[in-house]
Amino acid sequence: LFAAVEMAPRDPILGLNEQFNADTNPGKVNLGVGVYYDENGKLPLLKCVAQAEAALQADPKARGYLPIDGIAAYDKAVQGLVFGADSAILAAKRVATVQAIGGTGGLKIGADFLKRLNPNALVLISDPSWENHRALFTNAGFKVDAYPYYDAAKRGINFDGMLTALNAAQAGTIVVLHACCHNPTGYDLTPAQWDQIVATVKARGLVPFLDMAYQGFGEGIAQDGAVIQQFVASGLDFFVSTSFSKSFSLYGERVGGLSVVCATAEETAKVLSQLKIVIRTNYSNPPTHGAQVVANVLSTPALRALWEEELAGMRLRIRAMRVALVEALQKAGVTQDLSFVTRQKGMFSYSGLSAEQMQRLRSEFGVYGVDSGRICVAALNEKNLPVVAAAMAAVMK
Ligand code: PLP
Ligand code: TYF
Repeated sequence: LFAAVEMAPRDPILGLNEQFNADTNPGKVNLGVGVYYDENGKLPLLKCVAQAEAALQADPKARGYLPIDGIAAYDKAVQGLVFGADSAILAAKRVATVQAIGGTGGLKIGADFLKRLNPNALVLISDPSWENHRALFTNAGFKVDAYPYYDAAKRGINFDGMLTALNAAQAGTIVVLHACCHNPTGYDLTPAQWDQIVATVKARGLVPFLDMAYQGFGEGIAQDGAVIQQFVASGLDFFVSTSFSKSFSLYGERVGGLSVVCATAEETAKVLSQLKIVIRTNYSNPPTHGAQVVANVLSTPALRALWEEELAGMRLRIRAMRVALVEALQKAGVTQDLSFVTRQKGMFSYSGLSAEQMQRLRSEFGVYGVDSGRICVAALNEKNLPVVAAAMAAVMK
């Protein structure tokens, strides 16, 4: 039966973890996978999460099946975060939101629904994008292409190229956009540039799919979600996937969501019924624990305030590490302009290093980043920074 099965390639990022774990270099540093580590290099358990879990444990409940679209209070909390609690389109019941198995699950539910709706649509992702975007939409049955995004020479965004590609796209083309903290480059569009993208998407009849996996890691919860308001104001129908993996440090619980903005309450009810079919035929209904924790944190004022404080702490620590990395590289003799590092937003920095330089970082210094040149700034700390800066400076000379 399996004789003809070929070995699948490893995920380029998760595969790096295996290589890192097997490395015997005691000074090794993992800047590969997009995970936030605290100043001691530890994966944090947020206090708000621990408190919510303690409250749940103090009054343990049996675990029945959840509704297909998940915990109602959770879906409501997701909507509040993404669209703003006093959003007019929420009041008008124009948003269908379902609990999903991480941000990946939200993308997959949306992709499967879109495949039923518009099977011949082309999907456009950014060049480059999160590796899984291409694979996920391809496996959902779509042809996937890319629109220009990163401009290496400019150390920024090829905005004209992006706009030209979207203007040339056929009506119905699905456009996957990073709402904030672009993975892997760290370069985000300005609000004025977003205005132009929204206008183009609208004029060309494209289908926007916003992936928001890092809300709160750029400038703040509302600021990072501002692009959602711009799409709402346009009157367009659109998709938003949400992930709490990073913002709650709940990677393993798989907590996310999908929201679909529709034209009317009637359409929303129909769309929701179709999303539920996608979920039912894949895994019946979602798991309880992570979403219950997030729902309780977001809807309990004291826990919510604590979460916002802890999220701000992560955001500010990453920013401080960006500044410290630039200083350390300059001290180590790097003379090129490094201002791009502090212009980038979120967990990642496209360092501009070549695949060859990234491989040298691994083999000679035990510093693991992705061959694209992406490093996870959220994994830097006071202790590993000198090691990383010395290694980077050495391969940059
Ligand atoms: N989208 C982007 C851009 C990501 O970087 C990630 C990271 O993991 C995801 C989606 C998936 O999130 P999750 O781990 O919640 O599935
Ligand atoms: O880009 C990253 O590092 C994170 C984590 O298949 C990740 O988004 C990477 C690859 C993958 C799933 C998650």
